[in-house]
Amino acid sequence: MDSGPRSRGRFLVLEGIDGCGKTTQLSALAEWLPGSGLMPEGAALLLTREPGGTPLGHALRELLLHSGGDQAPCSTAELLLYAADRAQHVATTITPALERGDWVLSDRFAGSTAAYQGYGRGLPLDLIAQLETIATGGLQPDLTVWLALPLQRALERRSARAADRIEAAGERFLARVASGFQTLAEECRWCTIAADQPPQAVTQALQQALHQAAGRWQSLATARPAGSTGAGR
Ligand code: Z5A
Repeated sequence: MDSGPRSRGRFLVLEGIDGCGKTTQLSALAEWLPGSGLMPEGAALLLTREPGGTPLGHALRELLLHSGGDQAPCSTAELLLYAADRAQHVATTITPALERGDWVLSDRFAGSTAAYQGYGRGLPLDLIAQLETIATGGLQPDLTVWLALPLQRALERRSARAADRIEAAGERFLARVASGFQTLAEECRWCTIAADQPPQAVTQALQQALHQAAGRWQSLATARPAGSTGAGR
């Protein structure tokens, strides 16, 4: 069990290209985590996502993923809409939950903006980092897991369904996003899990990663005075 300060919960994020299995793994973790012994007694688990983790975000998600023609946002507008979604998400959902001592598990967070709008669209990474600070107020995940899947496998997995606006941006765009995720995972020292294996094996790897992270948080908590946090991405 996490013996860290009960005053703050843990913020966990899954990242990766479309089709890497985040949704599948989120629901597996949602079943497993509450009974895993890792969460403090009384803490709830909040499942959320970006874009669309709040009522405002839901409206922004529609604009971001489903507006076409002359309603489609240009790259800069797209970046700002993702930042607006994140600002609302952090302020009204994630931070209040963490302050209650609950755990938050999010399908995507700021890493996706660096990967899609930075590496994918080619917008400046330093500008994206500044916007991230504004939108998040400095909040960083306690653990980010990158589900690493070769692009071809991701394309095969989603070939059966209609593409949304971002997916329709083309294979070269997605290849830049995929290699951007790899760069980010290395630079930010995200936990990397191979997603090109059966779903149950990915779930087991995630469970192991969470046990290891909880061990690190526990060591930090015992080394620090009560009231401080042991965040690390
Ligand atoms: N976006 C952005 O550009 N900038 C930002 O800052 C943020 C987001 C936050 C959100 O889309 C879009 O917004 C996204 C990035 C952009 N780009 N697009 N499009 P979304 O939320 O609608 O969807 P997604 O994030 O792209 O995820 P997805 O397509 O739903 O895929 P997934 O959740 O990662 O995978 P899945 O649904 O669990 O699995 C996909 C299929 O593979 C499904 O049939 C599964 O049964 C199958 N699957 C899953 N795992 C396995 C394994 N292990 N083996 C075999 N098959 C599997």
